[in-house]
Amino acid sequence: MQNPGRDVAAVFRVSDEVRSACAERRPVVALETSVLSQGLPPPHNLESAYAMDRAVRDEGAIPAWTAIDGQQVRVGLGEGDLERFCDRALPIAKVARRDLAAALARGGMGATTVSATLWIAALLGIDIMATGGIGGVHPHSGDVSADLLEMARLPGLVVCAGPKSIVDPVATLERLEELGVLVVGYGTDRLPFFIVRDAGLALEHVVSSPREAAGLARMRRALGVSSAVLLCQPVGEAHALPLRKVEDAVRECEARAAAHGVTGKAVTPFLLSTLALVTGGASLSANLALLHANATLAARIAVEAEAG
Ligand code: PSU
Ligand code: MN
Repeated sequence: MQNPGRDVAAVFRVSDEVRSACAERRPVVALETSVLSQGLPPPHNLESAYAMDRAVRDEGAIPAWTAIDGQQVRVGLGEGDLERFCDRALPIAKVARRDLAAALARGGMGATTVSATLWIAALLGIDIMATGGIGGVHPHSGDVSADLLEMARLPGLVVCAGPKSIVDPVATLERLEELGVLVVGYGTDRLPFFIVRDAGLALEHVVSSPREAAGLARMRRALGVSSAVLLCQPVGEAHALPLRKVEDAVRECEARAAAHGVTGKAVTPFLLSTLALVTGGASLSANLALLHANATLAARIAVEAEAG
């Protein structure tokens, strides 16, 4: 990754817990906050934050939530912080990697997406992060998530449930190949598609245990490969939605987004909240379930990784 500037220590505020876990090489999992501040509605965002935090701890790892707060990059948030980042009454910017400097200079609160979280994690030597679904290539609009390029140039293991069901899975998978991002199925050789278990696309690489995933991450490190590994765990069967149903629902959401003139960063939050409406809450239940499962898996891999 890029050499951090000399002032980097001054703008970072790392919790004692995360700082000592990193120093002692204990397992740490980075967690993004945009899913809380922009991706999930209250009260589910805070419930999900607590559940993910607990899941990581129960597996024996330390959660490292990342955010921008009062001209500082925060790593390691407590309960009160999580409450603030889940409060929709507060103005909270959606911060991708390119926005970090602007968000810091401006002050106030910023919730980090996968691209910003991965960058922050890499700077601290945190190798594993968990999210719900990564961004990707949206159909028709030319909108491509910054998540993709950052995964191409930052190390780390991103545990997710595949690309979000609101993007074009074929174009997204092709772009990841072009960018040199290794895509690996967790216990499946089909591309998981967020709230859908199978996008209808084959995956070449599969791992089936946290130990295998940790081994793969270790090999990436040993080679010095500087792009991330995308580990895709399918949403649990009990919460999964059928592909056709989701495709129809997403089309309806896209039409509503167009009618409302939604563009830019607002597209993903708008489509996710509309998808929850159109599916009668089913997409939200699935989203919450997969976030919890991904945090759990990331923690298990972090524990295996530090066990050597
Ligand atoms: N996973 C979810 N919900 C979310 C996100 C991930 O279940 O809201 C967020 C992540 O922060 C991801 C971002 O980086 O959505 C992608 O947004 P965009 O498509 O605008 O790049
Ligand atoms: Mn976008």
